Amino acid sequence: MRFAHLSDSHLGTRQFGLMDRENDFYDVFAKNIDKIIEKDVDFVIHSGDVFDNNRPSTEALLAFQKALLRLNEEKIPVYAIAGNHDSILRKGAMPPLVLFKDLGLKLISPDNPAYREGGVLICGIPYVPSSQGDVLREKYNQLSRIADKYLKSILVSHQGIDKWMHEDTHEIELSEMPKNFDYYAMGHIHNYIEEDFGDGKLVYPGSMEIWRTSENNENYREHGKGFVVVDLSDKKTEIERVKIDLPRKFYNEVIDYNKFEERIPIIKKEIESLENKPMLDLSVVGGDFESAEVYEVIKKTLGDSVLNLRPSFKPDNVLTEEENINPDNILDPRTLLHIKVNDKYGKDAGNLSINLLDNLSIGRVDDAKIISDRYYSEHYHAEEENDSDLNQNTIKESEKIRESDSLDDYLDKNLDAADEEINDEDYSKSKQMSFDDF
Ligand SMILES: [Mn+2]
Repeated sequence: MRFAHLSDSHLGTRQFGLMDRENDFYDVFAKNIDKIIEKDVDFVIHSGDVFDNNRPSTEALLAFQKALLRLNEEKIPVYAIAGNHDSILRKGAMPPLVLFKDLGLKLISPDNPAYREGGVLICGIPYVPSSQGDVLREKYNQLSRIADKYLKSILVSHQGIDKWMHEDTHEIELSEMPKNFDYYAMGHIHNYIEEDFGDGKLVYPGSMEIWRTSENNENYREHGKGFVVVDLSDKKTEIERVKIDLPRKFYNEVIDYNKFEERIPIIKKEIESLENKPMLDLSVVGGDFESAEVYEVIKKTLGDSVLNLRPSFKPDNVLTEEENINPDNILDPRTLLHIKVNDKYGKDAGNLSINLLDNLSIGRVDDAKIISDRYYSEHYHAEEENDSDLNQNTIKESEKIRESDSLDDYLDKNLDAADEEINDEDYSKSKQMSFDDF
């Protein structure tokens, strides 16, 4: 019994607003499906975040439909759960995956948590936010008791486990995971993770494309992007990592300004030798230079050879302190922003604006979130305290319900009322997350 396990395809992602990048995600997904068919597996499991959004575009829906039809033709069943990106946390709301049930998709949901495939139990639960950790644990226990009755069992789940997440951003601890499954088909973390757990294997196949530039990391260089083929035939679960080449390269170059003139032609030559235009993050550091002038040179030399250029500059003479700002430099947009925001909203807001600009201009969205959240909590502390009162109440509510009800009952009774708090919770959690983590 062999199956393919994939996750986090994020169909519909339009990175940096680029249509080409949206198409990259569709192309990579199709290539994964081709390779899965080639591998001649018995079935496929997708562990969530099929779509980037819980209201996917027609293009994204079609990309998934196409894959399903191809797998149908080959008589390969497909199992899937909703992840945090493609579920809707509202009572009665259905994830977009429901649309594909008539095309044979075996959707693992609170209503249909378990399936049997050739004697193997395939069960799971769609994404549960950390505010409902108790519900998650109880559901895991229920599924674990069912698994006891099977010779081979697979748990499908889209959650962050503490071992691979930053501090408070996980929904479950590794020690709380049920131990009796032969395979843990995980989704959510975008790095590749393979771990011996209990008597089985726990795998996060990772995202299928570089969803955030921070995923162009050590883990990617070592394990690539792709899926795994799992063999349950023997006593020991066997894993084969299958890498699928991505359509374009991501570069993260840092150039010393003193070597700028010799480095630029070398980079130009390298990127022009590539089949597809790459994504280029280019930082110029050190030395005494005008950012605007250097930017013009970079744009003129490399602009046409890359799909996306994100330059950043740190000359030695960079202006950071308010007192260093020279009105002669007023044409520098960074300085201009600082002065204007300072004048209108005060020094703290001025520094915040520069901090956000510096991070956002090089795509550090996660860092920008941390900075703005920190600013918010420093300046609006009273409101934060009110929020945590609200969260306290929510926790009490959920503890009360846990005693008697199943997840389904809980969702039915509470999601309507809890919707806003859940969103708040999710939002406040995001401040400590790194995109490396999911
Ligand atoms: Mn994801």
